[in-house]
Amino acid sequence: MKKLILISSVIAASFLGMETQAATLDTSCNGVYKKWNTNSVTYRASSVGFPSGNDYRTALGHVITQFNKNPSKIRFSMQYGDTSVGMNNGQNEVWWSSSISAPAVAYTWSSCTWFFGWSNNISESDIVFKNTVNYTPGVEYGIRARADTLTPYGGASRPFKTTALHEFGHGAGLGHENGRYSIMGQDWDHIHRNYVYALAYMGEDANYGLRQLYGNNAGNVQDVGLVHWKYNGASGAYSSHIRTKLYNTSGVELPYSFVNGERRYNVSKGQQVRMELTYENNGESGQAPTIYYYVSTNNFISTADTLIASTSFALQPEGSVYTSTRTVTIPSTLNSGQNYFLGGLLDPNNTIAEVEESNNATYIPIRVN
Ligand SMILES: [Ca+2]
Ligand SMILES: [Ca+2]
Ligand SMILES: [Ca+2]
Ligand SMILES: [Ca+2]
Ligand SMILES: [Zn+2]
Repeated sequence: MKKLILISSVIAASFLGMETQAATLDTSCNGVYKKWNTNSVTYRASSVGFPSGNDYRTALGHVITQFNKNPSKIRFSMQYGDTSVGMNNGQNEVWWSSSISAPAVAYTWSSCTWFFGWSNNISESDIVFKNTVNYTPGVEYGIRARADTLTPYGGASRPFKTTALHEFGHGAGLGHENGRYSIMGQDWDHIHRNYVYALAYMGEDANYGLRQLYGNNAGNVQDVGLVHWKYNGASGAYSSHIRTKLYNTSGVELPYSFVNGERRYNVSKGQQVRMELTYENNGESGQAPTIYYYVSTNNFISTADTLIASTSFALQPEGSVYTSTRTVTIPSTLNSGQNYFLGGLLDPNNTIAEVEESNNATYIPIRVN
């Protein structure tokens, strides 16, 4: 005798213009996360906006490469040459438009359904960039951009790659973040720099969110990173960011002048100063990297510079994003009236194999009184 099993099911299609959402993870479907029900998602780039040989097409490829360094299981791929793009057409697409209000918008379609448990699976993601924004693709040094063209470093152009990583974060199911330093806050000043090289990256907070949604990659995806940016409070749904600072031993910010859009601090020979930096664990496991601190004659921090301090501490990849100060002494051998750079370098002996080895060092400009 057959039994009739009655399955109660609720389907509520949701459509969200994600720029207005303020949450790291969307739990609006009875507490379950909005996410893809797959770890492999393909996007299609418009043939009009991303033609062969175009720098933005190159940049889009770099963005996918950077996204795919995340320590969760989700991976994106990009196909090019889509001649017909549109919203809610069953295809995940990327294109340019003049008719959006934000610099970029991620549209996500998902369904909150019950089948012996709730799920909120994404069925389509479209990402649209506003073509009147003064973007730069940032492909001067391959995957890294020339830093001084970018707004966070006194340049005129908004970095396309940070914006795109933010939107692809939405495409994976991440909402906005306003409580810590995050690409899902203000994207354009969530960026790594050493020397002239600026690198757009997902960062610890977004990567932690992706691990919550899709689980650890389990492929030993590790990365520690050091940046001279930090959280600077909430700006609506977005975190705002500011450069890390240099303080005296009482915690008072040292006097500075703006040079090339950066604070260059006035220091004295032999002075003890507190150097503030942000230490991220963008990977899937806890790490305890060695950290070397240097003084350098240029803003390229490397093991060739003058070592002035070292330490080590544990960094957990749990989205807390660790900004802290370290006391160092300005060497008395420096020349008065000359510009130098203090800096830090994570994992100087390369004992941690990382998916990103080029984000381990950064600097703070100084001038010796
Ligand atoms: Ca299409
Ligand atoms: Ca579409
Ligand atoms: Ca390493
Ligand atoms: Ca690294
Ligand atoms: Zn957004």
